[in-house]
Amino acid sequence: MPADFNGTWNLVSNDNFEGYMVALGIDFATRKIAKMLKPQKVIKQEGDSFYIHTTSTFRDYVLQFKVGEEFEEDNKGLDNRKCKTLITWENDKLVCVQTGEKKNRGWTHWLEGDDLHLELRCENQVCRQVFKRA
Ligand code: VLP
Repeated sequence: MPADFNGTWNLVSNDNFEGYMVALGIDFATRKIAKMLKPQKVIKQEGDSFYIHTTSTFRDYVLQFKVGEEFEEDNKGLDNRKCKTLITWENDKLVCVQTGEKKNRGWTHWLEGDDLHLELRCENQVCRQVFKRA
């Protein structure tokens, strides 16, 4: 049985989001707004099918995927760069590799106690986010 990420999750900490956004080439004005946000994630998981909706007062992003099936991701409203995206299980961690213009781009989700963790990577930057159940 894989880990169960289902639920509604609120951001409680966001370490080095600024560095991650700079690595993605997000402009100053957008970064200023984005770093004030407390996004919420709504995750719907059925086996290996995932729907992850990241919502905020500024922008929304929806990602739907099946673990192990590569797809084209458009990152619309984020940096708008297209990537070939593949998400796999590494034990109970959900590991995403986003192959494209930016080196070393991807993320990892895992559960720790009652918390949802997300590590976002781009080039040499790592952002660490923690979410608690709403
Ligand atoms: C862009 C970078 C902030 C900042 C500008 C807009 C959407 C794993 C995965 C599923 C992510 C989140 C990426 C956040 C990158 C912001 C708008 C913030 C709200 O999540 O859960 O897509 O990749």
